[in-house]
Order: sequence, then structure tokens, then C-alpha cells
Amino acid sequence: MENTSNRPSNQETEQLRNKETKQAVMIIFITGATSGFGKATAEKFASQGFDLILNGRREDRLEELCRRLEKKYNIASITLPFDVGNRKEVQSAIDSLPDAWKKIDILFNNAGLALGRDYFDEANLDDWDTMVDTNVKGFAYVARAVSALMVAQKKGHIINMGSVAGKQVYEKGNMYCASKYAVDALNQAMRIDLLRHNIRVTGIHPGAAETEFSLVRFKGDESTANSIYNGLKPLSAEDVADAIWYCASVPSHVCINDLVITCTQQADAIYFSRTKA
Ligand code: NDP
Ligand code: 8X3
Repeated sequence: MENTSNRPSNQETEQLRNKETKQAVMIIFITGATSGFGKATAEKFASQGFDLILNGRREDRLEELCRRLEKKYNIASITLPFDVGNRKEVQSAIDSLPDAWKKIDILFNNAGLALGRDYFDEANLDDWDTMVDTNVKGFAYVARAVSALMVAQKKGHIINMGSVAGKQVYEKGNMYCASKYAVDALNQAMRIDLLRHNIRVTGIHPGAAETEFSLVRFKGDESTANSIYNGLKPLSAEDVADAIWYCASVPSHVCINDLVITCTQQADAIYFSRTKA
């Protein structure tokens, strides 16, 4: 991927890293930044002075977000559009980063989706494939590629997006739950295997949050998507971004291993207390 004129060159970025305070600017790489948690986390970290590498497949949204946040917070950013499930695209996009942008401090490994909510015996196999390709394989490809950069720096923080669905299986959750259980396992695996490289690994496991998640899950059916939040004040993307900021901003000798976060009306993946309309 070429460095276009409105993105900082290596030299420009080094200057940015050393601007006024002479303090290094921190870089966060966020997958799935075109919407929901990824987008809110980009705004949160930009507001704290982080430079951003933003991924997603919808390039127009990435461009718009980068330009807006650069202007609002005086930070630098770079768009890195690719499909996380495409192994070659993942590696070549990360390889294409200018050297200065390879000094990634935090990876928010967030891109993912649910597709369908069907009984196991009736589930759509294409939906299963897409969820596994994105939530498990894509998730692992990105972390594998970025962790290699962090190993070279002998530091880093990987924040993995799990779910309450990766802690408890619910009816018609089958393959989505399985993909998030895999995230939970890989989150633990990364923490163990990267321990010797001084890399922190955190799993975030939200409950129901109002993003584009349900609209995607129900394939554009707005009324079914909205019904998921009936009688609830669900988490917002900003609530989750604040929790991520907390995990990232604890002292460097502290690692939040696992954080489960739900709205007050949700106890776990199954139990809700909904108010009547
Ligand atoms: P959104 O649908 O709002 O955002 C999903 C993001 O993932 C989008 O930016 C989308 O970008 C990106 N994405 C999806 N597939 C790919 C792909 N193949 N390659 C690159 N990017 C991709 O949902 P959320 O913000 O809610 O979801 C983010 C994560 O949080 C997911 O992993 C989800 O499973 C998890 N989660 C969500 C919860 C909720 O209730 N909302 C609760 C718990 C966990 P684009 O389409 O542009 O590629
Ligand atoms: C998203 C939350 O409960 O819809 O992971 O699975 S849930």
C-alpha cells in the first residue's frame, strides 16, 4: 500500500513523535474502525493524543474518520483497509506500513460480526464460514502479524474483543458463540506465549451494546435488530471505549487480563431485566 500525500511520511511521523514535549507519540492500530466499538475507541484514543492506524473494509468511512479526528485532535492517522479474513491482505497491508508506523503500542483486535440467529440444525453454512473466517482466523492473523512487530520492540499491548457470548452459550448462538469462545482461548494463548516478550494481553467481553452489530446480524432487518434492545438501556460504543481506555492506561506493570462488561439490566449472556414498554 502506498503512502499518499495526506499521510505522514516516515520523516514527518518522526517529527510528530518528537513534537513540542519531545515525548513519543503512541500509536494504536484498530481493526473494525468504521463503526461501533472500533470507531468510538478511535475517537477516545485520538482525544488522548494517540496516532491512529484504522482498518475496516469500507474505505470511505475510514478516510472520513481519519480526516475528522486529525483535525479535531491534531493527531496523525493512516487508513489500512483490508479484509481481516484474507491472510495475504493482512500480511501485505501490515508489511506496507512505513517504518515509523510499525512502532505500534496497542492493537485493538476488534473486527468481527455475527450473522444470523438460527437453531443449530437450521443454520446457514455460509454464515458460519464468514464468522469463523473473520472472528477466529482473521482475528488470529492480525494479532500474529502485529505481535511480531511488538516482539521486536519488546513491548506492546493487545486488546482482544471477545463477548459474553464467549463465556456462555445461548440458544441460536451456536457458531457465533463458538467463535467468541475461540477468541477467549486465543486471548489466553497470546498472554501465555507473549509473556516472555513483555506484551500485555487483555480480553474485553461486552454484553448487548447498540452498534451496527444487530443490523449486520439480521442482514439489514431493522425491526428485528431494534427488538434486541427492547426495554433495555444497552451499553453504548462509548461505554466500551472508556473501558478499553482504562485497560490501556493502567501502569505498565499491570495487565487487566479479562474484563466482562454489561449494562445494568443484563446479568450474563442470557439473563436480562427488561422494562415493559
Ligand atoms: P459493528 O457492526 O458496529 O462494527 C463491526 C466492525 O467490524 C466494522 O467496523 C466492520 O467494518 C468490521 N469488520 C467486519 N468484518 C470485517 C472484515 N472481514 N475485515 C475487516 N473489518 C471487518 O459492531 P460492533 O462494534 O458491535 O462489533 C465489534 C466487535 O465487538 C465484534 O467483534 C463483535 O463480535 C464484538 N461484540 C459486539 C457486541 C455488541 O453487542 N455490539 C457485544 C460483544 C462483542 P467493515 O464492515 O467496514 O469492514
Ligand atoms: C454480542 C453480544 O449477546 O448478542 O457478542 O452475543 S450477544
